[in-house]
Amino acid sequence: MANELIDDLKWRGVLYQQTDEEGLEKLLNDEKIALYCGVDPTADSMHIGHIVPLLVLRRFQMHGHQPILLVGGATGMIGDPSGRTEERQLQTVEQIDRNVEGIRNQMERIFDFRTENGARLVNNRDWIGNMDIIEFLRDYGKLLSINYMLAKDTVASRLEGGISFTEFSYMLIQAIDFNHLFDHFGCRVQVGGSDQWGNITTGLEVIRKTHDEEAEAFGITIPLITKADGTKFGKSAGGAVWLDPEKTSPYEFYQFWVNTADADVVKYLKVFTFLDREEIEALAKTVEDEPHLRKAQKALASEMTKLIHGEEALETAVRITQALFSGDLKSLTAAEMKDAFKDVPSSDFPKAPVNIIDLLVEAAISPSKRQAREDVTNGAISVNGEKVKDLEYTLGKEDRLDDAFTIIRRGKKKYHMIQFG
Ligand code: 383
Repeated sequence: MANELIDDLKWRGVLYQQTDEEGLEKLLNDEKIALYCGVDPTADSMHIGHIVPLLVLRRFQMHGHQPILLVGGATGMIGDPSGRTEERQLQTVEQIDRNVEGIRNQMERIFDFRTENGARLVNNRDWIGNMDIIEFLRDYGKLLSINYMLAKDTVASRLEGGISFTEFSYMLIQAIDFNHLFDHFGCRVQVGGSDQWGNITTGLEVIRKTHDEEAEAFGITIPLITKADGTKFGKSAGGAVWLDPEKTSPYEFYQFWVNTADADVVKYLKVFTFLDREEIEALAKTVEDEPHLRKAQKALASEMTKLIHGEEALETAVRITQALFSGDLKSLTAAEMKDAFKDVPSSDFPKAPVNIIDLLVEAAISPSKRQAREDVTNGAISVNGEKVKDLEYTLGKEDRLDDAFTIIRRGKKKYHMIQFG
């Protein structure tokens, strides 16, 4: 038995574990199904670690299946112990509500909701939120033995250090979700990262126990995304790479992908983009033949930025990148400059106005007064993208962009941001 979609997922390297490979291939050959993945509202935005299973759901949708996107308004109140070594801090209900909204909005941008097999958004608080404790213990608690639950990795690994009853119960709540979606929306498959294996299989156990033999559901997990150099995937200088443009600007987002190592870029094209096999193979060839052009990285960065932030944001990100490369800052707006220079060294200058030479030395842009003079005379220094060759030039408040900062460039690439008091 084989199935085109499953073959594509395998080729992309996004299948890790499957509960029943043969059975799922048969199901997908016979029927269009509904399938789901859940995200807990632990923050008001998702980060790029969240999108791999969501993209897998989209690949299913492109083959005619229906994605169900679950936001864990209820599970977020409890805290998933999976993959963690310590108890989570409970969040307030207000915080969780805000986070649910943020995540919902982001999911709405990634999926198509209008077609016949349009995505469906659900919140598990709708069916768990008002469940009373007697119902929970009688209808569901009886289905699993403590022994079964203790054997799950996520619990077993915490027995020595301790785990609260709250987090211990988490798997049962996620299992109730799968069972609920199975009954109400015909959901047959749950997708998650490899950390979700225990929760997913617990759901299958609950479905088995509450239905007859014909009821068949499946679980698949996705491998952890790794980097060839062994460092953790998904981190930039400023921490996680968020989908929220307020947290990670589209320019930073673009930069994150454009900086992918040659050793990783083909793998990421497969995992993260909707480019087809032929296109990815052609890009793989460019990595071999002309790596300095970084065509594969640029394709990856533009696909990702377009997907998450849209065409216009991509154009801006590319424009900022080009302006920095050519040194022509005049084409940028003040806001774009601020974005572009977020990570460059910066210094505060309370005592403006200040002579250019003094500033270059005090801000450690040029190593000495002599060198600073030489830099200015040689035309190596520019202020906000304009060359300054006058040794007597005085910088002050009028040099501030957006009334806030001044960009000094030394040589081709060394940028520095000055904030005058
Ligand atoms: C809640 C209720 C369900 C089904 C799933 C959930 C959420 C799940 C969880 N997932 C992680 C999260 O939300 O905690 N218990 O941060 C992450 N996922 C996905 C993927 C991943 C997992 O959202 O591996 C990375 O992104 O599964 O850690 O009925």
